[in-house]
Amino acid sequence: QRRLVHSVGIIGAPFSYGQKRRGVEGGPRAIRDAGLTERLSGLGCKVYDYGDLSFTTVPNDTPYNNIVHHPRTVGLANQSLTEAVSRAVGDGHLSIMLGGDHSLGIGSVHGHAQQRPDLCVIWVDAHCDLNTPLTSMSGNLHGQPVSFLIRELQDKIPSLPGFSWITPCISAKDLVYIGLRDVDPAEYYILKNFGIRYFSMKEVDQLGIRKVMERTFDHLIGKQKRPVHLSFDVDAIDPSLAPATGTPVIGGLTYREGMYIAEEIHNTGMLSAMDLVEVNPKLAASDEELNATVNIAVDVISFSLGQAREGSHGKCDELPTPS
Ligand code: EXY
Ligand code: MN
Ligand code: MN
Ligand code: MN
Repeated sequence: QRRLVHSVGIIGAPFSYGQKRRGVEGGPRAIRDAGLTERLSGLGCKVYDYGDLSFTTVPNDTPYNNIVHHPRTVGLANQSLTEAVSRAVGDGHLSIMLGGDHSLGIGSVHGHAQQRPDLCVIWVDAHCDLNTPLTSMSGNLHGQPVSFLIRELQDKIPSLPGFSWITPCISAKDLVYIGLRDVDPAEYYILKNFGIRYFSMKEVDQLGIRKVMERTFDHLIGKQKRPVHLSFDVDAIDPSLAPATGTPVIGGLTYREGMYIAEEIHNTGMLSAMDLVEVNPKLAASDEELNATVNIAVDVISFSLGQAREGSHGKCDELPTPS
């Protein structure tokens, strides 16, 4: 399995209107500059770079309900991301979307689902991004993407300008969260009442990351293999390790837990698309902070694509013999 060549399609999504702090649109550049393509090629992946999407800011994009910011701009961006991810997966690639803020999860999962309707989602995040436009207190759409994706929730979602094209594409049982530690009251209500499986940092402490991953796969995959979508928000990792992000929350995943998650997802052989979002270079207090955050982002992607701490089989098949 580790010897299988992955053909990956990289899609840059320099977008920040799902939240209020500019700078997260610099994520794709920073992650590419840290050598993503070289790392993946070194693992034996065939890398096809689709470049960066160019997004339009819709004029007069007034808030929905006086609360939800930039609905038309976020809706339009996700519409074009949907097409891009759908094309990449349709071309036979494992899609890697570099954000950008996490509102882009809407388009990435949606585009993936157009090609692979039976997919399941692993959302690794400090937050569950489950507010509806009617429960959001911040008005930021990066705190809401999952609410647009879950079928069972649709009678609670108002029609938002810019979002008419969206159809929910997963069921509550097709989703697992890992790393939660900042959940709003309405989000908690949804987690509980819709039976969504989650492993907050408390469960990571209680069970250990090994059992968390075993239970995640038992719940989502079981005996019947199906495509996996990994949506990885860099703020899942503890902010002491990955500080350059917009909504840091203390008490996050260690580096080793993050890499274990990625290794185990790779080992399923079912990863079909992933997102790496919320790297905000402008929020780094120093070059060290920026490099630390960006290197973790590249590591998460590389481990998801087959880098392994135990070493990689297939790199060396034979030892030289002295003549
Ligand atoms: N729950 C808060 C909100 O809805 O605004 C915080 C969301 C932060 C979302 C970050 C990207 O994961
Ligand atoms: Mn592999
Ligand atoms: Mn998020
Ligand atoms: Mn988050």
